[in-house]
Amino acid sequence: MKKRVYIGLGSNCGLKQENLAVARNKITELEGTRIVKSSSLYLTAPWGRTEQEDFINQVIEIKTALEPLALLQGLQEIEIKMGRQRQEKWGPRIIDLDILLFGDEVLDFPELKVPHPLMRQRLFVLVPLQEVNAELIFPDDGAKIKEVLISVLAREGNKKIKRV
Ligand code: A4P
Ligand code: MG
Repeated sequence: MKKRVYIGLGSNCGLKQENLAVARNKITELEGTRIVKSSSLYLTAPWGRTEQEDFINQVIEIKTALEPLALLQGLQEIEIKMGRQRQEKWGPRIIDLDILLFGDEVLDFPELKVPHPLMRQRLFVLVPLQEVNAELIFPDDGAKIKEVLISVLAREGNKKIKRV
C-alpha cells in the first residue's frame, strides 16, 4: 500500500527556485512515487548557522510505494546528482531533501529518524507543512500542527519567512 509522506525541500545556493523544481521532477521519477500536493515557496532566514544566504523552502506531499530507507536512498541520490557535496553541518547547500513524516510511522534507524527530529522547531518546515495539511497530527505524540506552529511563532515570530 502506498504511504503518504511529507518531504521538506531547501536550497540556498545558485538558482534556488530552479533547484527545487529540478528536485521535484526527479522525485516524480522515483519508482512508485507521485507528488500529491505542493506548498508555496517561502524565502526564509537561515536557521542554525545564520551567516549564510537566505533559503527557499517548500514542503510536498507524496504518495510512494517505496520503503522508508529506499526513499531516503532515492532522495540522497538526487542530492548527489544535483551536485550537493557533504559540507559543514547546517551549511549552504544546492539542495536538501528531508523526510519529515512517513505515513503514521515512528522510525529510529541510525540514518533515518521520523518524524524529523528538528521539524517542530522550524518555521521553514511548519509553515509550508501547515499549508499542505492544516489538520495534520504528529504520529508520535498526537500534537496538532496548528498548536505546534502557534508555540513556535510565539518564540520565533520575528524570524523572516515570506511567501514568494
Ligand atoms: N537523517 C536522519 N533522519 C533523516 C530524515 N528524516 N530525513 C540523516 C533525511 N535525512 C535524515 O543529513 C545528515 C543525515 O541525516 C543524513 O545522512 C541522513 O542519513 P544531511 O542533510 O546530509 O546533513 P545536514 O543537512 O548538514 O544536517 P542536518 O541536521 O540534516 O541539517 P538539516 O536538518 O537538513 O538542516 N535554514 C533555513 N531557513 N532553511 C533550511 O532549509 N536547512 C538547514 C539544514 C539549516 N538551516 C536552514 C535550512
Ligand atoms: Mg538534511
